[in-house]
Amino acid sequence: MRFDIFTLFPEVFHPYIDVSIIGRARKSGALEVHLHNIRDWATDKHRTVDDEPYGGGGGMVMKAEPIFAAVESVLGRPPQAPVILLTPQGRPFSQKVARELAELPRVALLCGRYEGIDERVRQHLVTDEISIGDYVLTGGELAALVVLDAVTRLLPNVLGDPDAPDKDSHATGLLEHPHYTRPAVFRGWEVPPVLLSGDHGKIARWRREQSLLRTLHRRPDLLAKAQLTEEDRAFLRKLLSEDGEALPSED
Ligand code: 9D3
Repeated sequence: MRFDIFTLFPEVFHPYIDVSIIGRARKSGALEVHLHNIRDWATDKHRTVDDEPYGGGGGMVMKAEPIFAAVESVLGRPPQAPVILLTPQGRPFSQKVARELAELPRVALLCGRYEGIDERVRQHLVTDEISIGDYVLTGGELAALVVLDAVTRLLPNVLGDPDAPDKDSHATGLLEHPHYTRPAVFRGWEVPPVLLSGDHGKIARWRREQSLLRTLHRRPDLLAKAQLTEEDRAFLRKLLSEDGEALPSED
């Protein structure tokens, strides 16, 4: 899969995309990331990429011309791939959106800065708009990295275990159970004995119950949508009857 990322700060991507799973995916050829500095398409002597808003009000707005020139010179006119704007006004990013994007051979990500972007970019160049959540960032770059990261790990041959993405908590609809590794006792804190028992049936049931408990406690909104077995429902009913109306505390 190929990503073309259009930004005023291409250098901020390198420390992340050169290492770990994304770095490995690029080396193996599963992923291509092409970074483009929008400023390279500004034509005036000061290489201007922003200007004051029509109608006043302060702040600066990203100009349309350099963005159209950048995207069309790389992707063609009209662009031969979806052009996704990272913006607080976009549709919420989720594991489902990540899975949709991972099916595509190529996408362009457009990172905004300043107060916003000339509306004609949105109307006539952008095909989709994504937000990564309800908090205020200083620009679209971190959001583009989030999207790139979540999509890359879903590409074929990127993770060691091809089934791993299906086991993700957001794929099963529940939060994950706790994890432990050696030593069995650290500062007097013991690993739950069931994990040392060697009884794989008991371990699987304990992990499932921990997932249910944790999801009920922290993300009851997820529990409402999760695929639950009759055994899961019986466990939850038991918890709720023991503790009355209160949510069970985990620790
Ligand atoms: C200071 C201007 N803000 C008015 C309340 C609007 C605004 C514009 C641009 C707020 C943030 C930004 C920069 N953010 C992004 O470009 C962005 C973003 C985000 O801030 N939160 C969640 N997802 C995203 S995707 C891109």
